Amino acid sequence: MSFITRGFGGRRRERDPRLPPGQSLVSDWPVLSAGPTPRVAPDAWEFAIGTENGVHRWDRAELQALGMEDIVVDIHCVTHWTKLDMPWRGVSLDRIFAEVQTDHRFAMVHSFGGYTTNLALDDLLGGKSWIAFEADGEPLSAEHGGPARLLVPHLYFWKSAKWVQGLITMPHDKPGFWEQNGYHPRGDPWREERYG
Ligand SMILES: Nc1nc2c(c(=O)[nH]1)N[C@H]1C(S)=C(S)[C@@H](COP(=O)(O)O)O[C@H]1N2
Ligand SMILES: [Mo]
Repeated sequence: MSFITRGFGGRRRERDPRLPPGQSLVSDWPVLSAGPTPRVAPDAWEFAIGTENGVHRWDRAELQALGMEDIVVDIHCVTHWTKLDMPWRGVSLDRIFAEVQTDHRFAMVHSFGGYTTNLALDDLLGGKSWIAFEADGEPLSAEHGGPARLLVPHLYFWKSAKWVQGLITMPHDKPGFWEQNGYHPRGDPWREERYG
């Protein structure tokens, strides 16, 4: 009679359709860092993009002057937690790449402290990624990547490099830190691209 008792028993909560397969909701914001937290002075922070045509640098004021946007997105960590409706503030990579010339289709993102992660430019451009300076209405804390981190919410959160320093474009894809250690080269949570 389970077809009857199931209906009258404890009301089963509907799975939120924004939750990718294998993920569970959290309301707090866990800290996950592969090493110690680098201390980066916000006023000394700069962002650089290196391409086959040279290096382009922005200090914080120059980068923010490209246009700060407020966005609300869901983030998905490969360790199975998802946080919905997170408010962030940052500069879209589209605005930054508008000042850069490259024929390359991939990039290696570099962080203070030595962390790296690889992304296709198709996953960075088209309104898909930001250099974020604030989350939850506050400047990013050092633990969460302050003064600035990459935010790529449509991919697993290891792609959202904390303490971001810049990126180097590449003609071909190449694995970054976690990708060399078994994680998937792309990391789409809707396809459960956890491991390579
Ligand atoms: N520089 C740097 N960025 C990083 C990491 C890291 O160890 N170093 N960890 C990644 C991983 S695996 C995750 S899940 C998220 C965690 O971000 P949070 O600590 O703000 O939740 O940052 C990503 N970005
Ligand atoms: Mo992670």
